[in-house]
Amino acid sequence: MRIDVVTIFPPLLAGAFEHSIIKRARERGIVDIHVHDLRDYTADRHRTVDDYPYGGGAGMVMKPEPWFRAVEALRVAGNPGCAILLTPQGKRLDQGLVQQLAAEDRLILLCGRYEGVDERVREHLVDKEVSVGDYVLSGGEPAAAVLVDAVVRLQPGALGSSESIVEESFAAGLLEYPQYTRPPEFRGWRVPDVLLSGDHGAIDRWRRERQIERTRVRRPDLLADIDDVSETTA
Ligand code: 6GU
Repeated sequence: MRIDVVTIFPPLLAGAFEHSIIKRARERGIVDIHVHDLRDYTADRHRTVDDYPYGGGAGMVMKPEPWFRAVEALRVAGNPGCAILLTPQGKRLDQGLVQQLAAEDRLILLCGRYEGVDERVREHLVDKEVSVGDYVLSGGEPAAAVLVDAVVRLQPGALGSSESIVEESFAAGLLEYPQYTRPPEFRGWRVPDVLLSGDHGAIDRWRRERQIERTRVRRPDLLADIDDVSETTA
């Protein structure tokens, strides 16, 4: 998979893709990630990317021309990829949408600034608009880092088998069970006895119960999406 990210702040994203699982996936050739400066696609001496809003009002609006030049330069004939504008007005990212995007072989991510992007970019350039949640970020850069991380970890070969378990649990609609490591007692707080019992059947049942209980308490909305919870307890 190839991912291009277009931003007016490349340094905000520089370190985001150089560690851990994303770094390893890049080294293995599983994903090819490029960050581009939107100002490189301007045509004026001042490298202008924004302008005053028609109709007046506060704040600036990002001009359409640099976005069109950038995306048209990055799109290759025959394999245009999916161009996504990161904006709080977009479809909220969840694991289902992540799975859908992970199946594309090219993504072009456009990081908008919060104040706004000329409407013609939405209407005539991008394929999708995506948000990472109902809160305000100053720009799409942190959202792009979130999207890339979630998509890269789903690429075949990106994860070791132990790393993939968390996705399986979330994809099944449940939160993770509590985890412990040594020591067995820390400041008087003991690890649950069942985990030290060696009884793997009992451990599996305890973990499944904790997953369901935790999901019920913290995220009842997730349980409502599961057709039959008893199926997951079986
Ligand atoms: Cl994608 N952009 C901005 N500016 N704010 C956000 C967001 C995106 N997703 C949630 N809040």
